[in-house]
Amino acid sequence: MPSLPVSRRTLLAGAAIAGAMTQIRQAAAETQKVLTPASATDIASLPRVKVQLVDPPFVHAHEQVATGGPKIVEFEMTIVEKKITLDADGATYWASTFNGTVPGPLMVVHEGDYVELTLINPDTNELMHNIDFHSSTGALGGGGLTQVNPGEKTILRWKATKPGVFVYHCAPPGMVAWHVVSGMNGVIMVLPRDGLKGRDGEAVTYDKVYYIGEQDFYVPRDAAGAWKTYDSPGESYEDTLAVMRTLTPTHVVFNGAVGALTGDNAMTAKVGETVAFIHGQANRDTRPHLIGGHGDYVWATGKFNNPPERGLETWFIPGGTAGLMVYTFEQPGIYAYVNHNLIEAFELGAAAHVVVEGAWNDDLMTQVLAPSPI
Ligand SMILES: [Cu+2]
Repeated sequence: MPSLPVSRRTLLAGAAIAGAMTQIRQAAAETQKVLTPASATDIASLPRVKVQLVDPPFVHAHEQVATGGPKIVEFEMTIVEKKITLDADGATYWASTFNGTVPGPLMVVHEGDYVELTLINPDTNELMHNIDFHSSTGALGGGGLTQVNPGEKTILRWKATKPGVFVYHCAPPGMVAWHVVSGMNGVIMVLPRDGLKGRDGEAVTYDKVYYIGEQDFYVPRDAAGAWKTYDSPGESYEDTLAVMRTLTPTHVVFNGAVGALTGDNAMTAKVGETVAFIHGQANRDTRPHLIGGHGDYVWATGKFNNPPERGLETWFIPGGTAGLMVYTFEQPGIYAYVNHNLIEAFELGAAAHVVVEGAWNDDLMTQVLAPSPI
């Protein structure tokens, strides 16, 4: 994609940017014309299911093994530009969000299903947005067909042909990085129709699932070192871009703020429960680690046609990728789920908690001697 020089003026004029994308829109439209008659499935005959999305870290109810054949799964997301608070220090940021949360909601479908997304950009917003699904095929992942100015909506349908967990993100021409690091990203999980399988073909199932969206933020400071604040996303653009170009985030957080998944908002589980952790990072590499536990089954790069790794301590997720880890808890306690670049975890914010209830297993761990004088 060509990189367009974007001045403040053009940034604020969504129509001008949309005009610059006419060629891509036309190319995408041509592609659609070619593909539509070749569709092997009669879309009108497929059952339709409307899914109500929920805020992360929670995931909407879904089947792990699909019953019946392919269907059209309808989702709706409203884009919300909003000022959010990132930490207890009071750093604020003009986030661009899918459905009002950072990250956007997690969607679940099965391989062979069609995703039909209604994307709404209310006229209360300032910017043009779109959506690029890494899991889809063609037209910049849908980005070329979904550019919506404030006051517009669009509907995109695509077939889920590749099983895995995949990032989706906003990708407006010339401003892709800014929108992605402003929170406009999420994950979709495309499950195999017969569910997850281990290396030997054994079924891998989970009792509950959490979605952790890791986000790097680049918040400008003033000359005195205090966090700068702005009245609109457009006003923050040039300063934010300058911090982004240092490649040094001021915050690396889970679910939109330092502490968003700790304390009262901690994830929960019971001993014996199997929990799936989906971890997305749309922009930057990360290395999740569950302190005191393991990754029993890990698809670090998140693609279910590849066998999972077993018993991992830490797994690497390249930027622009989602991963899935499945773990059965064996001990009670408070587990920290972190990005094991520990500076990012404990200095910049990328840490969550899992509170696990149940009976302690002395065989797995015993305090033989409590700390006491030598
Ligand atoms: Cu956007």
